[in-house]
Amino acid sequence: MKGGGGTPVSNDLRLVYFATSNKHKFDEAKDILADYGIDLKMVREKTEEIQDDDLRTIAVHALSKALEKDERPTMIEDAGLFVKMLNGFPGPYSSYVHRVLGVDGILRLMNHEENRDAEFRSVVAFGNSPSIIETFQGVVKGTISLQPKGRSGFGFDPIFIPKGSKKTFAEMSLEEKNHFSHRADALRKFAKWYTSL
Ligand code: ITT
Repeated sequence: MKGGGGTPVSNDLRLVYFATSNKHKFDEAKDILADYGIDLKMVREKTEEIQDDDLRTIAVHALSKALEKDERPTMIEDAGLFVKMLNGFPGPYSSYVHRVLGVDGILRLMNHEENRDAEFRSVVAFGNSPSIIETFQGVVKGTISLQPKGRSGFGFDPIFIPKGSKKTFAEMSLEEKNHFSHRADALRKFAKWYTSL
């Protein structure tokens, strides 16, 4: 079968491989894609992550590398937290910054700062062969809380309050987070495209 964007798609539309080392991401994605009849299988490996200012470039590179190993319907997702008063930091470096500075580090950088606007961005890259890859972008706007709250989720969830809620992502159930999140936004775009092929 041929996709609208030219991507050849397996006849078994139901099964997609998600190459990620992050079980939280996987659980969120599985829940969303189930609504579209897509079954997600986790390929638990650290993807090859290049340093770049652009999430899309990082996701496409990682997916090409995964597809060089196995030509099968595969998805990669790259995400980051972009804080307005920090000129978009940590952005594509979120994973490293979370490891080194943690949520407390971001809160320290924002000490006494009134403008707490931030957004999470996500890029989902999907393909069947390294030469043809489709990407889908998602975003959620919100604010950085004054202190960490909640125990669910991962990463910067305890300090991010999406627009339209009073709770941080870490105070939400997986389903509530999926109602708002950048990842859900990108994945729904992917799922609509994929199921229309
Ligand atoms: P992969 O194996 O899929 O790459 P990862 O956790 O390294 O898993 P990313 O490179 O996309 O994934 O992660 C960037 C970092 O941004 C991640 O480690 C978190 O600290 C943060 N982040 C991304 N999405 C998030 C979310 O939904 N909630 C909280 N933090 C998030």
